[in-house]
Amino acid sequence: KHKFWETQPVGQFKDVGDTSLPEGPIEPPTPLSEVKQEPYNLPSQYEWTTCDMDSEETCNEVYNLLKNNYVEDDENMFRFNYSKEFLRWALRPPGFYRSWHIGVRAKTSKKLVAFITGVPARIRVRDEVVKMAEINFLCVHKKLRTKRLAPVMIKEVTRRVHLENIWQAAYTAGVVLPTPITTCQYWHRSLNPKKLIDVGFSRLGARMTMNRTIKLYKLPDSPATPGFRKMELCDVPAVTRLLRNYLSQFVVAPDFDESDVEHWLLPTEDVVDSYLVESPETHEITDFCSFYTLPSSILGNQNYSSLKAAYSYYNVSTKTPLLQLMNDTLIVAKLKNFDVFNALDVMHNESVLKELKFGPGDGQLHYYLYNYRTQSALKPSELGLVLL
Ligand code: NHW
Ligand code: EN5
Repeated sequence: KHKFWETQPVGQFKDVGDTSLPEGPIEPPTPLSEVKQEPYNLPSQYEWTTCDMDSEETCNEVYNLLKNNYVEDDENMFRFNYSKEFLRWALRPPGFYRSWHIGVRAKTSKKLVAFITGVPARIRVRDEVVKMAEINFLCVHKKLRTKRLAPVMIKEVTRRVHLENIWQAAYTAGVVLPTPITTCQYWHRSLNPKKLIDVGFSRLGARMTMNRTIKLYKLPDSPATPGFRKMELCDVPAVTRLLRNYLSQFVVAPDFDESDVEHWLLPTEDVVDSYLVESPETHEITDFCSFYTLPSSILGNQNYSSLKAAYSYYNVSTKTPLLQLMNDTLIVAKLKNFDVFNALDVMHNESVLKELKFGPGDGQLHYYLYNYRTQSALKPSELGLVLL
């Protein structure tokens, strides 16, 4: 069934439930001198390229490849449309490697036809902090699909990760592969229900009118929590402490330091938004919430071409109840003109989604580790990791 994945150091379906297998690396690192020094072979019409995301021109090519060929929903109505600024942010965190931004070009036209990326991260699995690559943006042009190009791209990114002496990776996908560490459900909270219904993202409920639906999803004009404000640079140390402490309770979570928090969570216009609660009395930072901006192209609608979606990122509640914190998050997302707010049932999200009028979507997200076995599958609530 999985001719490629059967050959890789990942949990195999036949081993699911086998408790005799230990948790940890599946295979040991090999000496760096034994890592293949030359790139894998591509079909002869294609060549490897390292994509310099600092270059406006290369960034445009990547943006356009993804805009036209990246992930769609199961009915091909929407396609992710990551912005250029978002891609620059996602691909250049602290310690990133330019060699992990891998493209494939047609030799004659030089057209970019495929892409895959890695960025470095420290991910904790129970008590072990493991250096990993987060793999994302795997994309093969629609006209080159099912030619087994994806396995070559995956092997090439693996080789380049190994060259940096890193032997594990984390990734997510909407498809089932051998084998998920957990499977999460997407939930959606309508902010602009009329547009969502007009474009086919959601449907008018049974016995509901448009006016009743609009009223159902109405939100207050401004956040309710005293001391709720945008995160600033000076908050990085306090947010790092708050977040590290919060994430320590999950089985799998990133091990963020201050430079990671500055990169991943300090607000960047139209990319990532972060808010916190500063106690009006003690000036202590007690709560935190964040979301990233990922619009989708609307395929084949007369009236609209883009859906503005916010995706829940990291949230921490210690004083403000999570329900109130997330409600304030919805209010700011609405003020910023998002059409929908999306979230996964990771961390403590599940406990507030229904009350906040989120509904389950038709998509799931499977989480995977490469060359690292977990004793058993996790519950989504045991996962403290959100990938972009
Ligand atoms: S998930 C989003 C992936 N991208 C898309 O869905 C975009 C639209 N689709 C495409 O561009 C986020 C193509 O359909 C792709 C497959 C390129 C997906 N992950 O070339 P073939 C990520 O980016 C396997 C992994 O003929 P294709 C995460 C498939 O099971 N494997 O297919 C990426 C089969 O193998 P099998 C996937 O349709 C994580 C083989 O590819 C996959 O023309 C990558 C078929 O290849 C997916 N999403 O191209 C792994 N989709 O064994 C990183 C299909 O079943 C691992 N396949 O026969 C870690 C590496 C680093 C390690 C470091 C130590
Ligand atoms: C790597 N970082 O299927 C990610 N999205 O539910 C790659 N559905 O938007 C993997 N089909 O349910 C990504 N509306 C895997 C996800 C791929 C994209 C995807 C789903 C997630 C989605 C929408 C639209 C469905 C259109 C038809 C959906 C229902 C919303 C409704 C709102 C009101 C309350 C009930 C739910």
